[in-house]
Amino acid sequence: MSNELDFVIRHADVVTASDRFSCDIGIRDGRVAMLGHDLPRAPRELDASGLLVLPGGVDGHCHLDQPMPEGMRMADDFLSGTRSAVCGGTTTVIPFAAQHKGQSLQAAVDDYHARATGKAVIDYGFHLIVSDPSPHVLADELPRLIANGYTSFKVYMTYDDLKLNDREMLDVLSVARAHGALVMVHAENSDCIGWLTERLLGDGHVAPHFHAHARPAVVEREATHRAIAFAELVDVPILIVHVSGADAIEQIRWGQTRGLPILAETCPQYLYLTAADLGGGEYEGAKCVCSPPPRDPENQKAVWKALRQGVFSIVSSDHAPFSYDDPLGKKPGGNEVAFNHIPNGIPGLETRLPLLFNGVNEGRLSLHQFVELTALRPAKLYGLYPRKGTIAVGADADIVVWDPQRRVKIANASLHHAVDYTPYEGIEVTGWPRHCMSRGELLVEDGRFVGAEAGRGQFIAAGRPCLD
Ligand code: DUC
Ligand code: ZN
Ligand code: ZN
Repeated sequence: MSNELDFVIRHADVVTASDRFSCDIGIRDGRVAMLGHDLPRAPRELDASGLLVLPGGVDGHCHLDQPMPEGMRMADDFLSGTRSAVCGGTTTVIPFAAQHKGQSLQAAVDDYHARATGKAVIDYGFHLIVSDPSPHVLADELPRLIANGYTSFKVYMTYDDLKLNDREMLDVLSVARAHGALVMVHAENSDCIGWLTERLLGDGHVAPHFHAHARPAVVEREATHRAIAFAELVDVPILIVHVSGADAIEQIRWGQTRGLPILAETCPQYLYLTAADLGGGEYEGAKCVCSPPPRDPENQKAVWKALRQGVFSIVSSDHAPFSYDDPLGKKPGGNEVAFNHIPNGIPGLETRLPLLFNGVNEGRLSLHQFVELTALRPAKLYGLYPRKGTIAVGADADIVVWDPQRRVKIANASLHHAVDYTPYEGIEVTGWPRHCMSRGELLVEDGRFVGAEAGRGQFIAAGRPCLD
């Protein structure tokens, strides 16, 4: 193997979760080979003077081409989704291989690999969604899959086709404990949602904004508390996903203060959207229907504060791409339907990092926290570190060169996903990725996607979660 470098990034102001230093970055065979001054010349070079050089983002929670019930389809597959991700500074995604009730987990994983192969332009891992923890799944499939690089799985406390009852949750948690996996929990109380939904519909309240009335904070709070109690009982770490506001945060803080290994994730929608974005009756509010729903400005403040204070380990997009004007999306069958039939989820892969980076510019969190929440911790928790999540000799050259001063008014027309809207239309942010590299290959140059071979992205088998 030659010692020549393939690529050098000159005058880099490198920021990781813990350090900041100036150097040149030498890249060989897709990995960082040298950090130093006056590195030898390489066939390709980039001058990063005046810019910030950060590890590529790791989006630890997104949905791409996930098989859906009849009549629904996600707008992004692995090609459009990963293209959009890299344009927003994300170089690794971790979507979900979802088991349907009655299906083997292995079959779900095989099907999902077929969807990703030949399409992804950046690297990816898989979480599992366990919806049917049969004795065979618990005793055979899950342990085997964990050993083979699927070390995190999501469980749902709501949605009829996905939810686990309390006993099933305990079973899954106990397999995670025995085999060293991490369970991600969607914490909302299913019966409360069902009961409220029935009453709202009975009173003729069908508009999108009633989605938030059917899923108030108490519903999330109760389930969050219950999940924490289960983690205590089984003595295993859990990660509560997409935390929306103060009530759930209070429960998480309570668990953490008791010394329990309770981790938490939030998403840009809880920092930038409120229930007002669900509208006052108009159907366009469907564009912001996600679960849990966005809350109010006080809750937004609570989420920012908890981010700053370290309550959250990660910020993910929860990209769940359903187009608005689409009979397989937000208008099922081409109709404006009652709130409980609107597909849950909003797009956000490409805007996740700029929206959070804007918080750095506004003084809401530090640059190191930004890197920690969006790259280092997701890489560690989901077993991809030290290949991903930092800039260090030996790590993959997944590198984003940020222009910290660039002002951008977010517009769907400029994004690269296949969704026909963004919930963040018109929001102005400061800071945007200028160049983005995956394993040493520049995929975004001067803010433009310069093309990549579909399928160049590699599946990365995950190691065990690292909670340090
Ligand atoms: N939960 C998710 O994690 N994503 C989309 C919808 C949902 O309820
Ligand atoms: Zn969820
Ligand atoms: Zn999700």
